Amino acid sequence: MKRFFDDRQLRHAPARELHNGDWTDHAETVARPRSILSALDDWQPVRDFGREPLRAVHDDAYLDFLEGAHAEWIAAGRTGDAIGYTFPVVRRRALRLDRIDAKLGAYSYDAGTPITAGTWDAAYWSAQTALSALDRIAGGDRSAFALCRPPGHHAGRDYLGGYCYLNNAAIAARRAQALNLGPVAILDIDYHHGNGTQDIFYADPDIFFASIHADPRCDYPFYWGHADETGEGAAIGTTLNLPLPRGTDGAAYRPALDRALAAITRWSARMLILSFGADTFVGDPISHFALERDDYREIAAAIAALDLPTLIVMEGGYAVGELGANVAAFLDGF
Ligand code: SP5
Ligand code: ZN
Repeated sequence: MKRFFDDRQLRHAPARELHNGDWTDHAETVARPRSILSALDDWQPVRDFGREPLRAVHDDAYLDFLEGAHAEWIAAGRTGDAIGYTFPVVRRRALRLDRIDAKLGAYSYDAGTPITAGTWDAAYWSAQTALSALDRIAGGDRSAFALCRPPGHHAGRDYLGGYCYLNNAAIAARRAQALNLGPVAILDIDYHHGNGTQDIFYADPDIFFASIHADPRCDYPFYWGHADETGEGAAIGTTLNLPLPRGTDGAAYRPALDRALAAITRWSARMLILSFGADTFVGDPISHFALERDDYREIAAAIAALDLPTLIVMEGGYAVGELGANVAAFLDGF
């Protein structure tokens, strides 16, 4: 399986995040991609597909904000990372976004996702990495791995959050549709619910979204990922949420995986996009599942047994010392 990465994805280096009422070192560090890069070899170069495929998912105003936010922050006399602190939950009329602080709050849903000097470059090339891997599948390969970083599944049409800025999996899904590779199913197996991806496709009957994740009653992102969220309008039934309790191990994970795979088969998908987070690992410092390295082999093999063209997009995974080996085990199992 060909693997894709671009060094410009390393330009994003967030310093701190707000967590449990205090500032802590940011978990989404450059050590993550470095760990994966050193566990695998033969990385393929990334092509530039431009801004158009991003616009198929994200609002223009949001993309403009993301590209210019850090420069605006500096122009306002600030130093370090840009982060919002006023969130407009009351939206009775259109928001006027005059000041950088207004924009940051309006386009963010958490305070764990700073914009650094290199964030736009890194997020842009992370999305291009997904598109480059997809291009390989369009060319006939059965699977490809996109080492996307920063990750994407928490980002929505016009908001960032959860360490995510551009929704790499959603961008690839729209492009796959445009290339007639669909119907596309997205399976999200990051520890956290893929709320951004769900939101983007919630009313879209043409993309099936299934997610296996920590129950939002006990973990981030708290508001989304409940089992009764199934899509809306013509798309009812095209979202499947399978929340699991803290402590879930490989044996307890498997029935949920089998349900998701059966649903994808029933839906007659012709292409699979897999949002793969290795933060389900027992040793993950910010998560609470208990998967072992061998579980990744088995999960990957079960997904491969769908026998669909599959784009694997990297999402989370914070046990930096073992991340590379876990990803390598997953790709090996696939
Ligand atoms: C892509 C992805 O896995 N995003 C996860 C975002 C979770 N953010 C909230 C979790 C807060 C944990 N903060 C830990 C700070 C470590 N210093
Ligand atoms: Zn995650």
